[in-house]
Amino acid sequence: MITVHHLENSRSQRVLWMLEELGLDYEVKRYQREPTMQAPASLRAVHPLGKSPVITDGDWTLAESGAILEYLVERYGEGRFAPPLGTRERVRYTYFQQYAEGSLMPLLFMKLVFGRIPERVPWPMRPVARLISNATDKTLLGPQIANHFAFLESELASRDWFAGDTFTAADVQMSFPLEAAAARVGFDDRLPKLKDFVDRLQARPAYKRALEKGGPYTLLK
Ligand SMILES: N[C@@H](CCC(=O)N[C@@H](CS)C(=O)NCC(=O)O)C(=O)O
Repeated sequence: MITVHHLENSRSQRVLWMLEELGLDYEVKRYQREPTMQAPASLRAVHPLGKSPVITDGDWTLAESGAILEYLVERYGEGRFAPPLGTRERVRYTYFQQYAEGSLMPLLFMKLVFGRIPERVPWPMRPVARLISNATDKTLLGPQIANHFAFLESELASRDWFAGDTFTAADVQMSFPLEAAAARVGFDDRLPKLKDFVDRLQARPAYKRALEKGGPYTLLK
């Protein structure tokens, strides 16, 4: 039996969704965030990094959402949710599996952290903290995130999903940064394909079933 160690409002929602797409049985062990938004210490008993998602499958314990999705698809997919090796779709599949956490999430995470600094420092420092936070957003994060959005919009201009015209686990992996981006930055009228991507994935029956299994899913702004 597969167990998903699921932290509320987190990347592990993707793993529940993938398991629902695959039609597998699994159990969910839920964890609440601490007031600091960190995962509780009990997750460290499952994996030394104490992050979510983590799954156990028999004697395997596996962390890192991209690795988990690839493991599940390879072991249980029976040819579904990953393009065949040697195709252009497969190269794009690998690219977006890596890109989601390697390139896009760090920018969105920095935006979250810098945006919260002013409210977390002692009040006499807040005006200075706000200046630093706003300047970082304006000169560094904002333009880079806009560049990534334009790139992703152009990628979806000629095909339905990130790897090709078929839905794959790369779309599951891309869902979290794009849902986070929709919550933290929003997609304006110049990004209709990204908005449509998020709408289409949220309409999938397996996505909805995963929400029922995982509990409330409110991405941090
Ligand atoms: N790149 C890792 C990131 C894991 C990660 O940072 N997970 C967050 C949840 S979205 C977490 O556990 N946060 C709580 C903490 O850092 O204590 C992955 O994709 O699995």
